[in-house]
Amino acid sequence: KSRQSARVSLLGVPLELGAGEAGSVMGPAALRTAGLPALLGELGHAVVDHGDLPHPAPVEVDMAPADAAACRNLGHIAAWTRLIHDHAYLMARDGGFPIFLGGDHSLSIGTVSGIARHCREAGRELFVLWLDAHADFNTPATTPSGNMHGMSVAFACGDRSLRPLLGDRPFVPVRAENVHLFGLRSIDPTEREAVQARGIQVSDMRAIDETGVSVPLRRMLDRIAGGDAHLHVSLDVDFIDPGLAPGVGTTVPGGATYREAHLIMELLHDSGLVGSLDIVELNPFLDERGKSARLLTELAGSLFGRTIIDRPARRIRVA
Ligand code: 4U7
Ligand code: MN
Ligand code: MN
Ligand code: MN
Repeated sequence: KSRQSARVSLLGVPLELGAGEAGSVMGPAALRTAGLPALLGELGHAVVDHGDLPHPAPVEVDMAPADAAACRNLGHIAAWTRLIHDHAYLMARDGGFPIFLGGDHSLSIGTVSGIARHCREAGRELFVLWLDAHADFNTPATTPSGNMHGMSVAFACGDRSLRPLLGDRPFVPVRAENVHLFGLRSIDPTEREAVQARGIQVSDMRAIDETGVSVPLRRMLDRIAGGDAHLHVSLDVDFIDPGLAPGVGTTVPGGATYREAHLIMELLHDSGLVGSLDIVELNPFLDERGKSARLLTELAGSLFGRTIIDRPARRIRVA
């Protein structure tokens, strides 16, 4: 049982219109079926499940016509973004630990912007750990697919063309050097240029092969640990090797192993720095007998203090 006990707020985001393939609308239900809320409760946390967000009606988006034409389901994604942003902002302000159960990765356009807005008001520096095979750094001008789940990091870092998604909500960018893409192994040529030009931190699978996950992760955590910081973790199922987590539409071979994924969560727990979490891209329609949903639930358990033997916590985060 964890000695750091948190107030956890769960929010289901049954969204799939940002992805190229249908099925992630069932993600929140599968994570609940796999026992995620109950496990967090067993670990000693006070869990409040806010249920699933209702599907909003699409909105008009004031975007340049060529950009708008490049984005699939733009009006729907904008409506979801605003709804998710409002909830993420209020959940963070409320002081609990928000967990967003996805849903495709376009939902992070709303979660990260809502958390960023709260962090600015609270005078806290926001860092983002993006656990993903992909960079999600496309824009309407560069996207090869039109799928908006490939644009979330570009939005968070301030891409102008995507800004209208948020409507009249205040936009607070995340500093590019505070974003760490971790597990990267598939990047489009234009994304690669932009990621490098913006100074985003990257640990690609090559780097992880050479040093393991702990060296680059501890480096990031040590950098954050000094000040008043909030670390948001965005976990895309395709970060994990498809052999272990087949329930995702965008599998890429050579992902994180079972122990690498758990070690990341254990190190994050020990750091006491994580303040919010997205679990995204789970597609139960593509899963094998709940395997991916179960692994994600286990990983959430490790992030929330499940451990083989007790070890001293380094710091307790006070919300
Ligand atoms: B995910 C892609 F072209 N880059 O933009 C694109 F390879 O949230 C994939 O990480 C994006 O799963 C993957 O469509 C988005 C493609
Ligand atoms: Mn992603
Ligand atoms: Mn991905
Ligand atoms: Mn994906």
